[in-house]
Amino acid sequence: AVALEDLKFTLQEVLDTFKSCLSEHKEVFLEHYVAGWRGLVRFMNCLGSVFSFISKDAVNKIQILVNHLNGENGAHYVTIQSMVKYELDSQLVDLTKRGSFPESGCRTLLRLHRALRWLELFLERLQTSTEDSNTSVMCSEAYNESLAQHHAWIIRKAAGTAFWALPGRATFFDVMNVGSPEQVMAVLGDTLPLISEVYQVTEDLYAQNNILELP
Ligand code: 1Q0
Repeated sequence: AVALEDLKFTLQEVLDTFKSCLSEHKEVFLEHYVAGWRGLVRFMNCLGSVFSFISKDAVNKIQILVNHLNGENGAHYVTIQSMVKYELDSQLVDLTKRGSFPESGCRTLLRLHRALRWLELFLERLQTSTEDSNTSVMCSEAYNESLAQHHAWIIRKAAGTAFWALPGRATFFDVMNVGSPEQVMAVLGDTLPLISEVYQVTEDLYAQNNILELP
């Protein structure tokens, strides 16, 4: 019961953090963005250990961003907008090939940003799914349309294998622990527009600064 309560809290937290991500001027608060990812990783960890190679990478990237936030230049990392400006102005980003700044905030966040597109596509599919829809298929379709394009063959292979271990739709909904399928749909309906907006604001910012392909 305790675990389920934690999880319930987590999903609510995910929702809340994505809600609190955007300032009134459409800036994205890094602290809340990272908290949203923490919640997603906790959810993923409940789905089984086949996903641990994925969550390890996500946790690693979250930690890099947290270190920037807590570092001596943390004030520049309050929003994604200020982070991009600071790192570009100070030449702290490898723009064409990997070199001195393998842990720049810009390149690290870009990886999570691409994964957020996967999440958006996956949740869209979940929202329009029916009882006999296959979560593995929905997950790999969403992946192929987004993240896969940025992954080497070996990672696509590993991800593809892990997707087959996804629980079915009913179990998936149970693990979300928000109630009936109708209530899950309502939560998805609340969450998706927020995730989409955070994604789009970040995408536009990266496009304007020409940093969508950071190595
Ligand atoms: C539920 C199943 C999860 C499926 C997640 C799909 C993503 C697959 C990614 C597989 C690759 C991970 C291994 C490492 C890859 C890195 O090479 C790559 C690039 O980084 P770099 O430093 O080498 O250039 N890293 C990434 O692309 C980042 C991947 C982060 C993935 C984080 C996924 C978090 C998932 C959360 C599950 C949410 C469940 C949805 C339900 C939510 C309900 C509100």
